[in-house]
Amino acid sequence: MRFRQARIDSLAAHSDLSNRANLGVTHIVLYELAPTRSARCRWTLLEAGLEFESRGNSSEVFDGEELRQLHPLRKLPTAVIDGKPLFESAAICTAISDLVPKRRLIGQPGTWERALHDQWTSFVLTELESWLWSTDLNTDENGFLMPREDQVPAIVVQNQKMARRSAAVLDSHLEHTDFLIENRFMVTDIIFGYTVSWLEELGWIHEFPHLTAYLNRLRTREHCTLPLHS
Ligand SMILES: N[C@@H](CCC(=O)N[C@@H](CS)C(=O)NCC(=O)O)C(=O)O
Repeated sequence: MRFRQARIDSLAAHSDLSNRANLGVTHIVLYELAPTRSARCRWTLLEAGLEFESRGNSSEVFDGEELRQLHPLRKLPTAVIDGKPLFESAAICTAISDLVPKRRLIGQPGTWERALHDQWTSFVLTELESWLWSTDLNTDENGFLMPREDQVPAIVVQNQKMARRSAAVLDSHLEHTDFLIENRFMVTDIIFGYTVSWLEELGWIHEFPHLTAYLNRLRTREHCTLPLHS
């Protein structure tokens, strides 16, 4: 499959991945299922203007041998970029953004913007999302994420306490800026946006007005894939 946008970006080549895109040979397959973290990758691909092949979009994808071959824990999202498997939603979103430098979804490697992308991505995933994930694992009624007998629901109190500390940091950062970096929408906002939407789903967002406003701002974007929660 060939991509017009990737060819347009040919002058800005700086990595193996973007060189491939510049030659117009990037073929992207995304294993996804709408409510999962794969929403980050779909949104990034749409913002990047890249075509891709979607696989999955049904819970049966978890049972298939195909996903097991590509992801050691058989998880979503997983992507295959020019035949090479890549897992972890943030890694996939970052690689996609690097394919289309002209879209300015991410700072170039070696820049301070890129260092801030790495900082906020790590912070969001390790200092905030981990507590939300633990909460889902330990309260999953159908035992799909973790067998009921292994769950420790009491951990949720501690998870909420830890999540609040980190959410407060991000809430105060977003008091004076519309987006995480340089006051400009970037892939870092796609990664974080999914986590904020998860915070909302758990009912833990109310005390953070700037996160609520940020989420509303992200939802006005044409390609936003974030689910709506009541
Ligand atoms: N850190 C990973 C998390 C991947 C993950 O846990 N995905 C979930 C769906 S959102 C999954 O595949 N769960 C199935 C399972 O845990 O077996 C990422 O960001 O991609």
